[in-house]
This record gives sequence, C-alpha cells and structure tokens, in this order.
Amino acid sequence: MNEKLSALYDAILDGNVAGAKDGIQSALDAGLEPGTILAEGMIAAMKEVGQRFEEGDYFVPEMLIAARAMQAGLGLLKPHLVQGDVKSAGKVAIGTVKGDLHDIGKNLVALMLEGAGFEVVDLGVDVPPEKFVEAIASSGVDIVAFSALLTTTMPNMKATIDAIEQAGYRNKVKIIIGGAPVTQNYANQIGADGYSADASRAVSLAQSLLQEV
Ligand code: B1M
Repeated sequence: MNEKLSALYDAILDGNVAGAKDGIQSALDAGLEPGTILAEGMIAAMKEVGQRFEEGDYFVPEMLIAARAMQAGLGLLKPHLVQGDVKSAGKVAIGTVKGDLHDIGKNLVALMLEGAGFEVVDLGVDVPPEKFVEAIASSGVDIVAFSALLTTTMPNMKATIDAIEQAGYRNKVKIIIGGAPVTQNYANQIGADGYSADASRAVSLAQSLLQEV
C-alpha cells in the first residue's frame, strides 16, 4: 500500500483523530484521489477493526475510537468527495433502523447522495418505523433509505416497510436498503425497491429509480 495511505490506515486503526486528519491532508497534498483515500485508507481500516473485534483483539471501546477517527476524517474529506453546483435530483430520507447505532456507512451514503444533488433528510440512528413514516408525511420525500449493520436489526427494515405500507405511503416512495449484512436477496424478500452494496452505487440506484417514475 502507498505509504500515505498506510499511515492513514494505521491512524484509523489506532483511533488517532489528529493522525487521521493529517493522513488525509498529506494524501490529498500528494495528489491521491479522494475515492482512493476513502476506500483504501479509511474503509479498509474499518474492515480490519471489525476483523480484530471478531478475533477478540479489539473490544467495543477500540471500535468506538476508530469510528471517531473515521468520522473526523470523513468531515475533512467531504468537500473533496462532493461536486459543487448540482441541481436537485430528488429528496431522500435516510436513517439507520431501530436498535442499530452504526452510522458511518449511513453518513457516507448521505454524503454521496448530497454530492450528486439529492436533498437529504438524515433521521439519524436507531430510527423507529414511525419516524420514517412521519418523514414521508411531512417532508414529501421521493426515496427512503435504510441502513443496518447488525443481523439482529435487519428485520426492522421489513417492519419499517410494513409501517409505511400501513400508513398508505408505499406507492408514494421508493425504498432502498444497504449495510454490510444486507443483500439483494434480502431486499427482494422484504419488498424493497433496491439494494446497494456501497455508497456510490446507492447514488446510481437512487438516480435510476427516480428515472422510472
Ligand atoms: Co459494531 N458491529 N457493534 N460497532 N461494528 C459490526 C457491524 C460487526 C460486523 C463487527 C464484527 O463482529 N466483525 C458486528 C455485527 C455482527 C452481526 O450482526 N453480523 C458488530 C457488533 C456485534 C456490534 C455490537 C453488538 C458490539 C457489542 O456491543 N457487543 C454493538 C451494537 C450497537 C448497536 O448498534 N446497537 C456495536 C457497536 C459498535 C460501535 C458503536 C462501537 C461502532 C459504531 C460507531 C458508529 O457507527 N458511529 C461499531 C463499529 C465501528 C463497527 C465496525 C467495526 C465498522 C462499521 C463501519 O463503520 N464500517 C463493524 C465491522 C464491519 O463492518 N466490518 C461492526 C465502515 C462503513 C463505511 O461501512 O457501515 O458497512 P458500512 O457501510 C458501507 C456499506 O455497507 C453501504 O455503504 C457504506 C459505504 O460504502 N451501506 C449502505 C451502509 N448503509 C447503507 C444504506 C444504503 C446503501 C448502502 O441505503 C440504500
């Protein structure tokens, strides 16, 4: 790995906020692409954090401080990932489903959607089905996006779709889902309109669904 990316990777693994920021700045100064910095220096480090957690080398506090370094780094990288002056492409309400506190992936999806000209209503984490329903009722959104990182919270995606259906909004919005344990098969199973494996594919998915309307 490039030495700048490797320093950034280590800083995120160590939960070193200042090191992560310095690492991003120095990778940008060296002319590395923001997308490469994100994928190879940052997302790869979070995967390694998960691996260490599974192996019992890291515990929740280490995951948490790595996440802080990641979030701080994303703040710095954000202006480089989004394009300026794009016209409104539609409105998306996004949230991490009930019971789930993971928000890095969800924030990244929100950031990329904004960058592509979508107006984004970020409902945060641990979002109960009724809050998604309220957002549809009050904000006139075209698309609702759910994120889940835990196998135990994935069923809340289905519960949220059911709540949207019961409230009479199912035909008014497109529903898209994602998150590490989520699959296209699961999206089909619960009746979502689409699934994407990562943030940039979430943008093309949202664009293509709105073209269908
Ligand atoms: Co958690 N955690 N965690 N954790 N955590 C995982 C998810 C885990 C896989 C770790 C592991 O065991 N290897 C595991 C889940 C196992 C499972 O269910 N299969 C796990 C666990 C077990 C837990 C706890 C239960 C631990 C405990 O307390 N014993 C607990 C649960 C808390 C809760 O939510 N109720 C917990 C807590 C935490 C922290 C709070 C410490 C922290 C989160 C901090 C935060 O988010 N602010 C944390 C972290 C950091 C992780 C790992 C290490 C990293 C997640 C991450 O940010 N990845 C994670 C391991 C892993 O994922 N490998 C793990 C980087 C991010 C960019 O990727 O979120 O996948 P990701 O998003 C991607 C795609 O998935 C996609 O696009 C994104 C960018 O390309 N995507 C979407 C995501 N959402 C989308 C929505 C879309 C489309 C695409 O809409 C259309």
